[in-house]
Amino acid sequence: MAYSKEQLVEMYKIMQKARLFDKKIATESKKGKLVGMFHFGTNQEALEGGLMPCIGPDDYIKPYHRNHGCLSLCDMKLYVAGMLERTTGYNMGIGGDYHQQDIRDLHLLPIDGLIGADWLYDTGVAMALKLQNKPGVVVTINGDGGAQMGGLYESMNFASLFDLPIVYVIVNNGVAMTTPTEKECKCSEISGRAAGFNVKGVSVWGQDPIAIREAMEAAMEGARRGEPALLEIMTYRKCGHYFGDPREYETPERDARMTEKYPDPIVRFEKVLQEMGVCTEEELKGYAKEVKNEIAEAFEWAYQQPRLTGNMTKGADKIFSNTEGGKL
Ligand SMILES: Cc1ncc(C[n+]2csc(CCOP(=O)(O)OP(=O)(O)O)c2C)c(N)n1
Ligand SMILES: [Mg+2]
Repeated sequence: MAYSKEQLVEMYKIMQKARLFDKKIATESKKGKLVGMFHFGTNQEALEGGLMPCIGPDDYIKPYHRNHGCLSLCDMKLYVAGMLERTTGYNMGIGGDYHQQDIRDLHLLPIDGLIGADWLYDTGVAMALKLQNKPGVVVTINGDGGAQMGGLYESMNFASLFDLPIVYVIVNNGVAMTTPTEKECKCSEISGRAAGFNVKGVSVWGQDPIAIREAMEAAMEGARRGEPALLEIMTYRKCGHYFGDPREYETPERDARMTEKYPDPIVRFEKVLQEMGVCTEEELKGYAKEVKNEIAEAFEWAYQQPRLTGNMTKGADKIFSNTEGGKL
């Protein structure tokens, strides 16, 4: 499918948002203004550039721990405030970086710290949509490590049996924490396993947002008809597991080989957009600057917001709510 300039620019900005947000976290951490563990998605940004425009207002998304590009869905100021433990941010600042959620308004589902557990929860959300006769597809993302957890296979079996509107996304980035993918699983492409559940499984090269978007649109279309799908994004994590990880487990030879196979998606997309005659170099610089400023403003605003205090996290009513999202 041919995308308009507006659509392509949106994809580019989402990719830049993912990259520049991670960079901002690195800068602020070095200044000692941020504490905590942060996971970056360096070199994986095409996945958000391709996926996020496919998420409509009725759909639900569960990102994973390396997905700042999913911020395109959020109010960035509220996200940063939530991340910086400010009471005016999402989840009153309790969620930290990757436990932010807004199920009711943004349809942003929570990320579980237990890798791979949320395949099951999100299948439950898809079941709820079906039972309530509501429109919308659930998109649930995890890594190749998360794809070795049994819950994915129970989930696919269940989703297939009950024709659920769900797309399982696997970010196969060549490593799970410190373990190279080839030492965690014998399949070079995990998507082949989907056939065992009569689920459509597709692997797509993860450096091209256009190819990802096309594959995702097809998966979403099927899921809306009750045909669950599995979409595997093949890429390479060009950073440590967490910010500050020295990556001693990665050999220079493997790194060079993987970098050649999975080149920088932003540099590549900039070249493609210029060759297609969609954008000039100056325009692209302008979009990146726009995104950078938006991030800087969000941090400036969030730093001024009131801090969470120890007492404010106490009480189950801060974590749980009634079915209307109100007080218990
Ligand atoms: C059940 C469980 N085991 C281990 C961990 C620790 N852990 C956090 S992230 C991670 C690696 C996940 O790898 P992958 O799913 O490939 O995602 P990636 O970090 O590579 O993007 C691990 C092992 C955890 N959070 N939960
Ligand atoms: Mg991985």
